[in-house]
Amino acid sequence: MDPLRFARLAAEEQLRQASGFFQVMSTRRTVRSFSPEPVPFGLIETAIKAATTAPSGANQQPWRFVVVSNPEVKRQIREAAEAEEKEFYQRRAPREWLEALQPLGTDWHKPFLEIAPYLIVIFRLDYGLSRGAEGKEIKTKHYYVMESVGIAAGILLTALHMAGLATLTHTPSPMGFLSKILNRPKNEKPYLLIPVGYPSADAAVPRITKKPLSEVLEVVS
Ligand code: IYR
Repeated sequence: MDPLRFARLAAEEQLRQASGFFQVMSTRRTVRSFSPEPVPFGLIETAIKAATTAPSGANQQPWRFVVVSNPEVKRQIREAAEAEEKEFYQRRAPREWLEALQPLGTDWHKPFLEIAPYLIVIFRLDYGLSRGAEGKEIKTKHYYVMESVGIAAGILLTALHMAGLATLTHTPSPMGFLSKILNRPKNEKPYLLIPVGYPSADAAVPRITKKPLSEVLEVVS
């Protein structure tokens, strides 16, 4: 065990930091229209480093971040995602789901998968996989994978926003094609596909509101 390094802030500083952070986060929007303008790779790398500070079950860090900028690979991802999404919008989605999506104005076209300079694909590792003596496969059980990867994804979106970048949390369904195109080992399952970049000059977002605190916060004192 090590002694904890913990920076205790003065009360006013705590309040200042807390509300400053809220102010910055309340400007984050999901963006679906990207500019092809390049983004320095260092920003992506640093945001992923921040994501890897997330707590995880037994500190097993059951995640892998695959960053794609190769135009041909992006094209393959777009093509495969659009094929799934076309099925979804034209056949699989129940009417109720399509109605819930109406305010977002989404459809099966996913040009942003080629236009955004980077696609970050998060994979979750449901179990660890390594090689023992004579190449024998060793599987390690992982705990709380969904919770762990969800927290890391949240930190990643926050870090990218703080770096002045726009993101989309995209979940083409199903996402099995990402394992194939990106040649991932069998213990890695696609979790989230995040296009990252600058918004296009004409990017528009749906007029949505967040629930008031009174609806989402219960205090038991
Ligand atoms: N995966 C589809 C549909 C979709 C579903 C939900 I729930 C959203 O919040 C947004 C879209 C798509 O990406 O278009």
